[in-house]
Amino acid sequence: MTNQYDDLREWLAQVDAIGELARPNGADWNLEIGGLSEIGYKRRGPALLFDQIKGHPAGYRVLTSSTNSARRFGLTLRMGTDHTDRSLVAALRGQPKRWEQASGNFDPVTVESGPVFENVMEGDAVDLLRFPTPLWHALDGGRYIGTGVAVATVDPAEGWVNLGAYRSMLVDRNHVALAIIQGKHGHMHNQKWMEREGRAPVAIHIGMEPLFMVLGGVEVPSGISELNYAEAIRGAPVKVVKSTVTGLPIIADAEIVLEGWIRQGDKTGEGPFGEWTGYLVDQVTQEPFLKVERVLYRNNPIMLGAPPGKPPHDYSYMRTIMKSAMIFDALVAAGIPEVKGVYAPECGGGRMLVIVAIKQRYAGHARQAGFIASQCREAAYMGKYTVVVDDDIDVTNLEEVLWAICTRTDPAASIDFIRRAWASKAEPMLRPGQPPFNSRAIIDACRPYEWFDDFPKVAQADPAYLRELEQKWRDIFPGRL
Ligand SMILES: Cc1cc2nc3c(=O)[nH]c(=O)nc-3n(C[C@H](O)[C@H](O)[C@H](O)COP(=O)(O)O)c2cc1C
Ligand SMILES: [Mn+2]
Repeated sequence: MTNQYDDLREWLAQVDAIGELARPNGADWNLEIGGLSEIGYKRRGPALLFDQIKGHPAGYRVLTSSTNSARRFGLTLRMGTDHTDRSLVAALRGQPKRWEQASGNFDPVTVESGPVFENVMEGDAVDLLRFPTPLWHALDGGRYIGTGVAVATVDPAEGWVNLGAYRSMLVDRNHVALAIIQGKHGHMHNQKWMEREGRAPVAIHIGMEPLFMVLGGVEVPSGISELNYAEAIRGAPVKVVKSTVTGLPIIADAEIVLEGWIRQGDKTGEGPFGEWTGYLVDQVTQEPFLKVERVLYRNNPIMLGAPPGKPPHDYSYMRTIMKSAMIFDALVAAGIPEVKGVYAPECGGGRMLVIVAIKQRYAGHARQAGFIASQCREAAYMGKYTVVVDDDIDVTNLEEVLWAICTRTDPAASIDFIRRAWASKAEPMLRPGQPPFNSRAIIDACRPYEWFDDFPKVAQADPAYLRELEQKWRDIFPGRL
């Protein structure tokens, strides 16, 4: 089943129809929305649509937990709502490459107006405090209006539009600080604008179908607009309105959009913020801010929140599934044969732990898979541990993976290191002021190739025999083993 819908509200209706939407009323923006969301992440709960938020008109809503189930994420990617974690990773194999290629076949369709223009605040009338921006974590340095956002920027020379998920902190009623890490597309676009004009145009979409948060939040290649990439996934064009404030395309059925320019030299204190590694790593730093010149919003707008934190957090599931599929594809593209599974679990934020299962075919196969899985483009940034296991191990089952490490490695012989690899200030083990390197461990937890056949046999009954017993004794063991 593929799922057709065009905006966040239709997405919500479909999530409701599969029984995965809850509507808490009356929560406080001050820590309560963040805390309830955290409970939901840990319990793998439903999507949460908060309404009647304290001090705000009914109808001004905040959505969290949008993509953290196989069914909701499958719906988001138009891949159906019947998936399990494993089947979603399997179904995603090869898809990122196909979407990338198909994104050349589409262009957004420019329209005159859209639902996001139902309400407009301009100039002195701009008041961001109207929206129920949560204080997500107690130690955050501010209220983050932008977490699951799609920040539109444009390359002034080449004209391609980027959407990136970059955290955005409320400064006051009409200013927002924007923390974009160097090297990200939005950062490069803004640098080019500064060199040309001393200012850079930005449109922050806060609330739109979660696909834009997903694509804004994973590494879509340079030069490809996430708008086109989204169209390749949707199989239909995205409607945009050309902004009279910035010239940028505005997604016509977005919920809330903040528009303005970042001016050269304008900086303000930003952070700290509870991040995806599970820590508040950074201190207050000076970051660029945006003077918001115009706010567009729908009637009864819905903010899409995606706060990170100690995993599992709001978008750790989405990142795990996307990264697992992308690294799998990268290993195959690098010519590694017999890759049977790849998983980048949520405890490592989808980056710091990568598990690869192979069917060993030759001496050296396991280390080759491990080193490439550690350093391919899809995994190189902020990686740490790469584990290679035989294909009898379920890569999504951490107990089994650790069992393989405990029983099929000799630490002094089975672990290799890479030093001075690509990290960032997000690395919790980096001392302030140190250059952003970290080291990597590649753990070869495969049975040694040269004595594979003689390796101690696993003490476990034949699975077919167990299934037979389960049938016969089903009164004792109801449900599945
Ligand atoms: C909810 C969410 C928040 C994120 N926050 C930031 C951030 O504050 N700064 C940043 O540089 N990257 C952040 N990221 C990661 C980037 O979105 C990601 O690296 C993405 O590839 C950037 O887009 P780009 O490749 O078009 O630059 C975040 C991702 C998600 C999903
Ligand atoms: Mn990009």
